[in-house]
Amino acid sequence: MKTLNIAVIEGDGIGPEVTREAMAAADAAGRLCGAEFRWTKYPWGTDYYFEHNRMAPRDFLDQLAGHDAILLGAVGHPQVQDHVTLNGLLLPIRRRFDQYVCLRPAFLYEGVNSPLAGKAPRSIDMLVYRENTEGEYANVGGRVYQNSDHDVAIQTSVFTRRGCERIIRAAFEKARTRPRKRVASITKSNAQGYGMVLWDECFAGVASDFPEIATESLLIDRAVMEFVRRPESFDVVVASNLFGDILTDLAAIVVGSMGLAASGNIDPTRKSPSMFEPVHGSAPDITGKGIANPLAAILSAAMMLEHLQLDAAAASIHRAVADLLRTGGPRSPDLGGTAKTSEVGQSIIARIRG
Ligand code: GGG
Repeated sequence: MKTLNIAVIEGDGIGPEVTREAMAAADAAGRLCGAEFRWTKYPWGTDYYFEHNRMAPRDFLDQLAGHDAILLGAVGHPQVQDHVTLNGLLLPIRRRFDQYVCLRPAFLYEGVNSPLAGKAPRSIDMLVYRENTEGEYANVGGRVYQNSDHDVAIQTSVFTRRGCERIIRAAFEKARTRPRKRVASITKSNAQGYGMVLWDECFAGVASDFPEIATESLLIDRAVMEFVRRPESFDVVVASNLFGDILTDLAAIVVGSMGLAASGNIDPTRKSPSMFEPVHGSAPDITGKGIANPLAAILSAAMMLEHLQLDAAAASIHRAVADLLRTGGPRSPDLGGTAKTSEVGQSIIARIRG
């Protein structure tokens, strides 16, 4: 039996509720291919913040470093500003472990309705490559004359040739393995005339190494329109940190629910642990009601298994999710059902076990 050490940060709000189901699904799937998981839970997030005035202990990155992967639930609390929760936990993890690929699939499952009319099952199938270590999330800037009439805030985006080229290249390499072989790059380089012009130059340069891949470059304002008008036409999409984040919420809703949106923050070199988390946040409005959709967390666990090269285990989760949705299995209220989080989770496990 192969044992993998996974750090678990359940975090805030519905984080613990959905992460519980994701761990159970991974345990069931792992057993199928001779793998087991040693889960180490770290109680970090806003409860920790209320006690210690920080989201995690000073050495939290060192504590995480030795694990094979990190599974995260959600962070955020209505009484704590979101920049505190994000900068205190999530972003330092992404940067320290150089998780420069944020991979976010959006797939229209059979049995799930898109809010857009007339979309056939499986007709929308895109993979967004979000740059994950720099760009608009670089956290460079400052404040002066705070809380006065002269209050000044400077927020700088950071785009580097290395940072742009490596995420764009990762997107092209993936596109090469997919049937449609298309990459769309999304910027706002007409208005962001330094960083995003560099991005466009890098895109053109990397594209020339992949002549078999069809490309398009869209400005973000046109891209949001086309995500609604012709979502089927997108295959692999590559975008900056901020644009990738916004576009993947849109893509998640176009394929039916935030409750199905999984993500991986990946260090492709495998030198450091990668982190897997549902795209959704802590959802304080439904916390404790037991009705959160666990499928985004479960699908994130499947991405983790794939990254850990447990392909058969990952495939068993993907099959279980597709089967549950296709056959009208229990579904949570975001998908029009009445099932509890635990019912959905148990139904997935029953399907994994066959
Ligand atoms: N499940 C992840 C989570 O809680 N995310 C909160 C968030 O605000 N994320 C923003 C981001 O991924 O950039």
